[in-house]
Amino acid sequence: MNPSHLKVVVFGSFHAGKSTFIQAVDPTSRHVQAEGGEGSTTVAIDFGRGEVLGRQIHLFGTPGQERFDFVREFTENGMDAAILMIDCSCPVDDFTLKLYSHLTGTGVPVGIMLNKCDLDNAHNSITREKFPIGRIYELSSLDSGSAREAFMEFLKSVIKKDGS
Ligand SMILES: Nc1nc2c(ncn2[C@@H]2O[C@H](COP(=O)(O)OP(=O)(O)O)[C@@H](O)[C@H]2O)c(=O)[nH]1
Ligand SMILES: [Mg+2]
Repeated sequence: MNPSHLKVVVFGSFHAGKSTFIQAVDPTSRHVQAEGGEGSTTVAIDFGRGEVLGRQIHLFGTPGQERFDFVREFTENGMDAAILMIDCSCPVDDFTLKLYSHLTGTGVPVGIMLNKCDLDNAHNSITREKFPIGRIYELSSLDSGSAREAFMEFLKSVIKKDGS
């Protein structure tokens, strides 16, 4: 694990609430444009910071993840933990299941964030059953308190497991 900071990448389908989550965790987070590594292709990246148990956390999310495998490849390079953001107000889509299968195979801790729990049609219990591996958190990223709490709890589990 990186001694100076932990790299955490937020994955999830378009509209799941990745950017809102990063903004809630770090109100000073930035949305920046970056070269995508494929000629002139440009992708946007959300970048935020946090501190948990004295460790600096770098939090990345990118809209390009939904479309481009190459973006996923460079954002997940060297990551210490992954967050899978899921909109639990609608049925789980195939892309989310594909990400889940991929992420659980990487060996890094995966935090499953059931987002949009504030909505009346949120079906958290049904969604939970689809994700047997990884810690599950319920939150609403519109409520920065619940987003920060889920973030802190997940990162504490990652840091403690690492023993550092
Ligand atoms: N009701 C509700 N809406 C949310 C929540 N989180 C995000 N949204 C909304 O969902 C939409 C997509 O969010 P965004 O962060 O852009 O998703 P991204 O594509 O994954 O980055 C926006 O309109 C957000 O305001 C939530 O917890 N509850
Ligand atoms: Mg976004």
